[in-house]
Amino acid sequence: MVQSLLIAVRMAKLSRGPCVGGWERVRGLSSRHSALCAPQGTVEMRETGAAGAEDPSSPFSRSLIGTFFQDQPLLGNQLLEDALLQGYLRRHLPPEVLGEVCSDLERFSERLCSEIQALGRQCEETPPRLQHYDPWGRRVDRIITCPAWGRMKEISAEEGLVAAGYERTYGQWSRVYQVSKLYLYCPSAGLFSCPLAMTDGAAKIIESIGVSGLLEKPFRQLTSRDPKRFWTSGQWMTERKGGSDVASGTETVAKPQPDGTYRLYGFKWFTSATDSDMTLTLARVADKHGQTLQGSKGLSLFYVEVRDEQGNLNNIEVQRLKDKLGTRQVPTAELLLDGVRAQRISEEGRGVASIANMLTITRIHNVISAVGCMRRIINLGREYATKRFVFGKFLKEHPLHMQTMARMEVETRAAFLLLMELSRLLGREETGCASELELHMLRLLTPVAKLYTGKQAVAVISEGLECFGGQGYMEDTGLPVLLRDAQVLSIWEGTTNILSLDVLRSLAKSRGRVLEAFFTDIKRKLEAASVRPALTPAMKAVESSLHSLGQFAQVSSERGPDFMQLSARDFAYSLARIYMGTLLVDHAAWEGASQSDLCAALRWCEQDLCPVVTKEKTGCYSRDSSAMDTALVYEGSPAVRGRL
Ligand code: UCC
Repeated sequence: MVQSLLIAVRMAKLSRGPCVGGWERVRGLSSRHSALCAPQGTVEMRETGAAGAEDPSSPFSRSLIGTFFQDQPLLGNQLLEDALLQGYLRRHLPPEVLGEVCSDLERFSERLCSEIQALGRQCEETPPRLQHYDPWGRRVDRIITCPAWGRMKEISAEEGLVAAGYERTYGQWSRVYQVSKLYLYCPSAGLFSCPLAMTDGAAKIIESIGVSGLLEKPFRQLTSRDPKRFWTSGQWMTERKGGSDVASGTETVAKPQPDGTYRLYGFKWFTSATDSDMTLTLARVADKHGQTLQGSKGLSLFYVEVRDEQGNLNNIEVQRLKDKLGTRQVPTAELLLDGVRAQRISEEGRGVASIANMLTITRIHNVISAVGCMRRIINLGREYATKRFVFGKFLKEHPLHMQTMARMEVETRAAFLLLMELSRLLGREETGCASELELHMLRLLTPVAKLYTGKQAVAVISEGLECFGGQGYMEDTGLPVLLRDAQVLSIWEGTTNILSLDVLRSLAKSRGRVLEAFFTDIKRKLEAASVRPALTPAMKAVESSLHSLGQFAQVSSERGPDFMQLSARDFAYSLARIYMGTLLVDHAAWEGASQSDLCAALRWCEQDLCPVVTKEKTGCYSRDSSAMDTALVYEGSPAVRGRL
């Protein structure tokens, strides 16, 4: 009788949530009872009578720190937990491909949990370090990475994380397969996804130039599945004078050698994955008087093997490793190039145009990372919400919390479909079955997707950390690294503004045809989606935004370059939101679509899909407004006192 009474009291206490103190008073009961009563979390019971704890005579005893310990979020099979990925693959992949791809992704997702996730954590906990000198004073500049980083390289080869894009086992769908695998891998990769991005980009450039002669060996190694042969590549573009404006920021000089090779002399300011086997880099060819041509037309692209056969650096001095906010797993260094042996692989003066192929690939990898990490924080957050008990119920039963997570979900679904559309277009371009319209869409959507998902990732992951309360802010939970790493996604490979200007570059270079393709493609998709009346509100929103955007594009081309530049970011955001809305509508119109797919499309299209038109009405792209921007920012600033 007494027993059941005490248990009832305890249950009453618990419903108001655990209060550690309460436990002590009822300690007298056998431990089995107390464990049973706890509604959530793990109750670690200290065996009563265990040595020390109970012996008041002992001057030494372990601290009693309470019994409640919150269960941590667990990582399940990320393919089986991803309804949208499964739906997308079921909808698009031919039946003869679907089975094979899904079983490989399911197996790989198990490997993520059983092996790769822990390795990624080790890469974060054991960042690379630089040893300048050996014990006897010789300068060695050895970048020492942790064993897990080396193991990640082997696994990347075994799993064909780059090779899959070039083996083309599944024809035009090979990129969709590769990108799906990288999307699952990225959040667990310990940022090995970074060298993989540049490795894929380097293979792309070599393939576009032609896999022959000196480039045959590197291409085979970059696309090898053999861990002993697999090579990674760097992408050395950024110098002290600048990373965005390489045309005026590149000082590195390439001195021709009698044997047709070159020696590079210069200083690279931000070189990621500096432990890679090879790199592609920009430099200015010196003429016989040592003079070089300035500007973009003076830049050529060079292939460099970072070490010789003996493993010695190729006349490169590693000045220091960068102290970064995130991506600390990746060795990023400042390098002095003091006669680096190199081969020119682009026409002289066509360096930027040639490396643009690499930028397209690395920017798509940037999108993979953004979307993969958004999906990961949601998957961990929703799992945690089933075991975190607050205010008398689990987090998942709190409507406000679920509303917040649903908004993160809609953002992530829109970004995912944009990523997959990019991969589908890239796969068609590389297998020669892309139409002119699709080629234009690939050129336009690459910068749009990179700039928009880079921003989304930081916003969604920041919101995601809050889903864990204070634990989202504790490094040892392995959660904050997702946000720290995400911050780079809107900076490297071209900042948000630089890529907004690249959108304008694509319009100018294609004489507007990329925009015509954009309009045509959307109209086709909306027409096909009209079979689903429930989507009407979303379709109407996309149609009216598209119409407004069309009018804006008309006006802006007449208003001149300053106006277009000032509106570039909002214009790119409008392209992103309208196209993501279209893709959500298109996916929700598929006969296999779920209620959630429909809901995501409707909710996405409730927002302002065309911010450039909304903003334009405020006159914020006018010269006066631009002058006011500067005045606003510099009011009181000594830097420009009296000069505005
Ligand atoms: O950050 C870096 C490495 C980090 C690690 C990698 C991680 C990858 C993701 C991992 C996820 C986990 S390396 C630094 C990256 N740097 C950039 O992204 C550069 C950003 N700056 C730009 O994009 C600029 O706009 C530049 C460099 C492209 C501007 O160059 P120019 O020479 O001043 O501009 P031009 O004159 O307009 O372009 C020169 C030529 C033109 O071709 P032609 O001469 O035929 O008219 C352009 O059309 O290059 C062509 N071009 C392009 N073509 C320029 N951009 C593109 C493009 N995106 N696509 C095609």
